[in-house]
Amino acid sequence: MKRFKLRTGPLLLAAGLGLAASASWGAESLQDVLKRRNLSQQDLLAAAKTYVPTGKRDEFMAFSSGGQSGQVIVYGIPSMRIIKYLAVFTPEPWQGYGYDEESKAVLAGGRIDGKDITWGDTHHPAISETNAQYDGQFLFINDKANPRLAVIDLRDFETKQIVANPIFKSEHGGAFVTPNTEYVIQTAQYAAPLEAKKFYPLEEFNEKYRGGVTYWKFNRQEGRLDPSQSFSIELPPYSQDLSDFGKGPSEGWSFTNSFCSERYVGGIEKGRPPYEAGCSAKDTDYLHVINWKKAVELFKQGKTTKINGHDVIMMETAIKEGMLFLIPEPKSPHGVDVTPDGKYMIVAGKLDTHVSVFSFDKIMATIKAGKFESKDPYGIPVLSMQDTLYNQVSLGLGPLHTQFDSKPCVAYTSLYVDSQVAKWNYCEGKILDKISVHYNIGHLMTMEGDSANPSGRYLVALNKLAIDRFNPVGPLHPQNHQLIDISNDKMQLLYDMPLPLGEPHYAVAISADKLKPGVRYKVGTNSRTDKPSEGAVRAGEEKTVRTGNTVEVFGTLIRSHITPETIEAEVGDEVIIHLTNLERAQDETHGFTVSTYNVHASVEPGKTSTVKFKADKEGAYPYYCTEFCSALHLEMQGYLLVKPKGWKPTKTEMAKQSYTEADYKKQIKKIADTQAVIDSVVAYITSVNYKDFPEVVAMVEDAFDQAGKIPAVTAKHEAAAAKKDWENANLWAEQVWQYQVKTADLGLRAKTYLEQNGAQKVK
Ligand code: CUK
Ligand code: CUA
Repeated sequence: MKRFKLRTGPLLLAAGLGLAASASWGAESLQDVLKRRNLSQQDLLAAAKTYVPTGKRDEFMAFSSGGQSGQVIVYGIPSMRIIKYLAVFTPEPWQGYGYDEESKAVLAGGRIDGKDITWGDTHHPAISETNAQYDGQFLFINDKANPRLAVIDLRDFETKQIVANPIFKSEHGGAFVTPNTEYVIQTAQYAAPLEAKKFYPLEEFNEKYRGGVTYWKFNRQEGRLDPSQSFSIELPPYSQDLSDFGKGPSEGWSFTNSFCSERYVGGIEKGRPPYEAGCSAKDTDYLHVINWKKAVELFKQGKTTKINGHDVIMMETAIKEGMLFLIPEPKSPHGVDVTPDGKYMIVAGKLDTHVSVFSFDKIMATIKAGKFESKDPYGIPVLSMQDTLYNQVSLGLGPLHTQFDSKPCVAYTSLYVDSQVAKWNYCEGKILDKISVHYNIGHLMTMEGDSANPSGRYLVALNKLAIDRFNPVGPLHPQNHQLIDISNDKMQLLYDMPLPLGEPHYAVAISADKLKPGVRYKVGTNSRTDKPSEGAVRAGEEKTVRTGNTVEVFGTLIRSHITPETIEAEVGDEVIIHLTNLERAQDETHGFTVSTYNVHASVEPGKTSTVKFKADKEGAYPYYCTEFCSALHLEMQGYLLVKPKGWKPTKTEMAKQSYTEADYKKQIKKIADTQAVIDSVVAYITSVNYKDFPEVVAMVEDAFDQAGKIPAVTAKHEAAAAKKDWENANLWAEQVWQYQVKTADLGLRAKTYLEQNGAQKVK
């Protein structure tokens, strides 16, 4: 059969299906399939641009907020394949998040007023940057509902830290990072009194309610935010919204827009006009322009007031020190996005068709000249729009967010009301192209679009409504992320991806080769602290320690057994189980749970996880491995025996099976046959250049690990056989065979890999 060669490029496709007709995959030709599935050439082109064949990888990795799920969604671009959900603010059982002690400690960092909060409204992920380029080390994401911020380490894609904002009641303008990730910004959304648990009536809104901005210090070495070096600036109750940091010429400044600078307080139930009317009555709101480097100096000089134990630069100080300014911006704006060169701040109007491009040079010149058009009611100097605006472009209805192309001056803005993406040139102020999306787009994202060097190529439209795009699943629809090719003058819609996990707001995408996640932990690691776990033990060191009413188990996991296989406790005891996964093999995760005690751990190679509970009911509770890790996975089991207090055994021997010498001989034969298979596989592997394949080298190492356990167990069955103890002889012989099976399994996997990847014979 002649194989169809897929020569890409529009030329071939434009030439029609003549060539395709002669080429076929198996029984059907390409043309047959197009006809049968009613696909156009345009569809075929889109498919070819997104299809990632099995075994191949995506060029970009996207990190999307998971909206109300409190998680992060990781997917590949251009395939749009979902690769992982990262547990952040919400318990997530697969990863043991919220069900093991290590992750509970992370979630506890997000407690507010001493209470657990088990969900989050995630909006804006941000990748850490070095010199305004994505560096692929860390990811930050905010929780709007309960003002918090989380740190995810991209070495293992695990959440390491959650911090709660000490002075806000809600938060929206985060997470965004400085060009070298010294700080992560968070701005308040709905104003409230800054003091914790302090009541003031809404009649005192203008005097007692406040917004603000928090700059969280990030310690890159530790990979953690440092609350002691973090501070805030008090701001008027203007509903601060999105934010961005300056870069290049504007480095050292941050920009935050706002809505409801009318400071309107609703009360529709009392006959007052509603918020939506009162909050959009004026023609303009305020863009906040803040010199954050100066703010850092003031913080270091101690020019702060402690509120809830947190350092706050009061508005009065910020004004006096000349580091806080306002610029009127068109009515109820949404995104504020700094251009890759750091020269312009683009503000979308939301209730205005315009997008306003402010010039950083002009802003600085106006500040320098002390040319203020007025002061706001709190005394903050206001720069005029006229003095600071570079240009204004009418793009369409409901402009929200802006992202950037690799080509200079080219930007993409989402049009919520029009359900379109506008491609435009912000230097020249002209529209270049528009494309319809489905439907009501919120954020959009280009590849590395927040960095100083966007990669262009693809754009994802994060649509709020899916309506008719997918097979119906009831009144609650999935979200629709649409992939758009932006490498040509005209945008081309390529793919619709339903996202069925909350309403993502923003997403960021990084070139996949910048991510270098590990495949295993150093044995005995607490993955949430990145430090050695106190519960870790090595093979052969497993033990159970009773102290008072606490039973503490130091156990291990390896295919296909849990050590120990019984845990004994008295009713009322506190049971603590530490488990170390001794595997070195890639993807050999074991899970662990104990029936009805609501605990679960995902123990990846090298990790130590701890579960803890009160054994408050008598009985026998099976525990087992929850990941199908090996052929004998189901046998990876044990019992927690919770005995009544003072219980004494009456029966002292385990029931016996009757094994015979004949059974043992059969076992010996089985072992010999399996060994022959192993030997033939080993002969093949060593006959080719397997050392040129790192994946195979790892499998071979793992196979040797398994095979290495055989001699000691062989000695056991032989010793039992010598004593004619046929039960032990048979069972230990069976165990030898188990190790053989695992060895053979790995060997066969390695052999298949070598055959499929063109291994060469060596002399
Ligand atoms: S927000 Cu949701 S569409 Cu929180 Cu960035 Cu604009
Ligand atoms: Cu370990 Cu299943």
